[in-house]
Amino acid sequence: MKNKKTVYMSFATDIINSGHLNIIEKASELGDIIAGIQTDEVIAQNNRFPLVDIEERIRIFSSIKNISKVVVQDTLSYKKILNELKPDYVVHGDDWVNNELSFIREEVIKILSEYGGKLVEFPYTYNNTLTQLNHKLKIQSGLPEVRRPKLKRLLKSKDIVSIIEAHSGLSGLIAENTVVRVDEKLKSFDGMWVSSLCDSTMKGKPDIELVDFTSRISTIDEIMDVTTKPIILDGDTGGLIEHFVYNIKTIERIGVSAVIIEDKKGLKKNSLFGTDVSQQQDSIENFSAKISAGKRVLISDDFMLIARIESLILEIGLEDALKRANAYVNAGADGIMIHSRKKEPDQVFEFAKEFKKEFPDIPLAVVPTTYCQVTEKELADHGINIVIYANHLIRSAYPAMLNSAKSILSNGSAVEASKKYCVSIKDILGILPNR
Ligand code: SPV
Ligand code: MG
Repeated sequence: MKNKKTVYMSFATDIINSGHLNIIEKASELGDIIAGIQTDEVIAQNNRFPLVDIEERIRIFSSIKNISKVVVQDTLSYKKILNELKPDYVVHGDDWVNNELSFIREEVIKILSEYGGKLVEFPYTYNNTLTQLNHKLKIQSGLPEVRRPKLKRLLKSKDIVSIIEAHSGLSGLIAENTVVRVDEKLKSFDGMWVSSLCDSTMKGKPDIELVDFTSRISTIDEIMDVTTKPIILDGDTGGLIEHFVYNIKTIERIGVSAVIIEDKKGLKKNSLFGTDVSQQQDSIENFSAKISAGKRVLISDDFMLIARIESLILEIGLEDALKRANAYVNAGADGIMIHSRKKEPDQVFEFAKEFKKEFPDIPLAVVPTTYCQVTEKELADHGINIVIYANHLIRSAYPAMLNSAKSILSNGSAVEASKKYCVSIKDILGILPNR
């Protein structure tokens, strides 16, 4: 006879292990199981990334014996779905009693109590096999073929993709692991920007394409070794076309998701100098030829070549920027980055409005360094798809290091610096991943 009670279980995973199956089996004794499949966007909030897309996950869960129905859960909060389905039970592993999801648990208990539902928690099984499996999955998630497509998938599933710069393994760990709670959501960065400015600054060198490609690759490798999120490389001007067609293949092969090249030529200087220094923009023809040449040698569909337009930086104007955007997209660019060093985002918004009229589906990236007061919501509302916080980890690390150095010198002792500017040795040891 059919059991009339219903049980809701929410899933953020695509690799079903024996721990899940045990819980599903036990839950099926309570009633018919409705599985809520979390969307990519919800899973990304909790700093994870499914290996297969949501359609595939729906198929996988639909085919499990004890699951009678599958629905999509598109918020981290269960509020909407519980009020809609009113299940008799919610079943979850007891791991969320103390982890970052404990506030979601509290909310579930409250909603269930409003209509007489019940939360049932089964012990979360940690054993060697599962720990090893999780470890393997983590490593797999950072492999080139798995990491590379993540950016395109995020662009499909999120209003705006949020990227923070990383210039070392350590800053990569911060980009990878930092999660904060904002209201009913968890927030983490979607990926990393390997900035030419920060990579050069880290080495004590100016941002003039002096740090060579081999060295840039070595920074990426260091970051990749300890992270799994997608990487966007700041490819400077891309260099000579004859070199670019080799370098872009290397970047694609190692699992970078996108390279952004800027339409400057000659001795490139940092864009935030603007017209204070002499910088030359490339011709539309040359730069379009570089884009087309780069696209021709790529072999995967998931790698993106994004063209960066410097017309606003060089004060040549919106019309030129739009003309270039048109040419670069026609030359094969998978996305456009529009850069500005104005204190307000107005000209970037103007560009976005016009650009999106013509190319609604081409991703648009921005770097709000000088107009940093702008919010992600405002950017998304103006059709911008990628926001890059291009230099904030190195800019915040520098004053902390300088203060420590000054304090040790001034006091002839490290005790003040230790207390005021340093994390404990225990904490610094704790952030490093277990191998
Ligand atoms: C970088 O981060 O190196 C960039 C962005 O290219 S900007 O510094 O604003 O030019
Ligand atoms: Mg740069």
